[in-house]
Amino acid sequence: MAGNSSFVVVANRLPVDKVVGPDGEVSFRRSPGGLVTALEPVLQQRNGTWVGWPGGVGDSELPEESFETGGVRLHPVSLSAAEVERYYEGFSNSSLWPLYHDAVETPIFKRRWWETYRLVNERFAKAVADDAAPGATVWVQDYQLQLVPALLRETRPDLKIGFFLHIPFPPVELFMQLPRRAELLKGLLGADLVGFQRPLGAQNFVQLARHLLGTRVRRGIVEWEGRTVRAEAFPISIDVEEMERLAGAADVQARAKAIRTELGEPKTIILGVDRLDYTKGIERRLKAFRELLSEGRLTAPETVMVQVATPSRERVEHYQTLRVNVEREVGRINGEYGRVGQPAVHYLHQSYSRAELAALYVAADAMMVTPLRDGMNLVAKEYVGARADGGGALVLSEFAGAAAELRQAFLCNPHDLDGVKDALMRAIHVDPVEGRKRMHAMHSHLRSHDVRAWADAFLEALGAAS
Ligand code: GDG
Repeated sequence: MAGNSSFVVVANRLPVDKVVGPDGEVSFRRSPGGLVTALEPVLQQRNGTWVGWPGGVGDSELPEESFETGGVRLHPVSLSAAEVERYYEGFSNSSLWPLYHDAVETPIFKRRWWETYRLVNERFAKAVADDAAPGATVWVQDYQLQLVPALLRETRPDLKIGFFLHIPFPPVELFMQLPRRAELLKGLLGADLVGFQRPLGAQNFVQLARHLLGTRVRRGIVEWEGRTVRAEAFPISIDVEEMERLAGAADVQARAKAIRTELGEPKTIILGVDRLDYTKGIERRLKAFRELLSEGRLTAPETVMVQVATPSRERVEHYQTLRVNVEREVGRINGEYGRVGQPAVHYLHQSYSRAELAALYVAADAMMVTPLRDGMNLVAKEYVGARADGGGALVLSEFAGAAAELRQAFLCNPHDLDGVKDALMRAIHVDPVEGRKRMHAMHSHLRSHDVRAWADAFLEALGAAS
């Protein structure tokens, strides 16, 4: 059965937050986010629908059918508690996430997770097939839904199917560890265009197709079941204008000053903002700061570090262990270098509004983005976007996709602790003229490479794919 949307986006999550009214009534409000902002004009022009899980478990609170909010039609797909555990926390976040990030934590494989992953992917594919008009364009997002392209093609060969992977695609020898590797790869090969953050991801994918399935590859295009599948890089970005506007607003500027006052007017504020995830290199960053304090190259309270670590995937064991380790390191630093009322590290295991994040970006003299592996890293781009004033300095891991574009950052290898420390010291002591030159160069790159340009480039390539 076909629907009437000529453009369908399908992602693990719907771009909504659940709101519970004073009478206990549940409703959904559109949540802000780069992806939905970028796709909104296309969704509106083309009678589009967004298919995804609204979060939560069980379906008692969910609208039964598609509904519209903020000008976007949403189609909720519900998950049971067991499905959240096996499809989301299990296969997606305990098997695929660590494997695709260079196995920085050991991936866990459980057979029952795979079955549920497949079933949930089938449910998403069915929802898309119900919404999509004949010949519609479908854009599938990310590692949770890698079987959707092939499942959709089986029932709806009329559709134009694109897939974008937000995280790295691993080298062949790592991918080969995956127990259901061929089925997963065949899932992706159902797409006409598979997009990656970096050219290396596309290369890994093409090599894998050749190695695992013996596909023919001509000029980077995979030939599969009488069709062609293109693999290409489309580095994602942010809504730069929105970040500039937010950071420049009078209340955010005032809040940035208030943050510095609340921190005790330090000379230098070092900032980290991450989901609390082991790929983000938070522990090593803290250790670098501790060593700099112990060597006297930095002193507290003249220098303070603020680490926002947004709660994430809290029921997954890897994340519970990480939290214990990060909190131990924070405690150690504050125990040794803090004073009454003046901690050296302000650790915030909380979620903040966009405006508060922008105020932190404006207040920070040095921003540390030091993932061990990261598809892109939007925080690095947001920091640059927030600093149209040319102030601040960015320390950035070479292993973040963003490092390929933000070349004027203080780049470092997060595994080389001395290198991280040196990069931070150079960032803190950069000559103001040079510092501004670096920030301006990165800012102007982002202005011409924003999230709309990303979506347009992908959809144009998908339109041209045969
Ligand atoms: C995946 C890939 C790729 C963080 N804390 C709060 C908050 N955030 C926002 C940030 C930023 C986003 O979350 C995080 O994006 P990242 O790109 O840094 O990282 P992942 O979540 O791992 O994203 C990544 C991305 O997909 C897109 O393709 O870049 O490589 O891993 O926007 O600002 N937002 C709010 N409160 C918080 O406390 N409101």
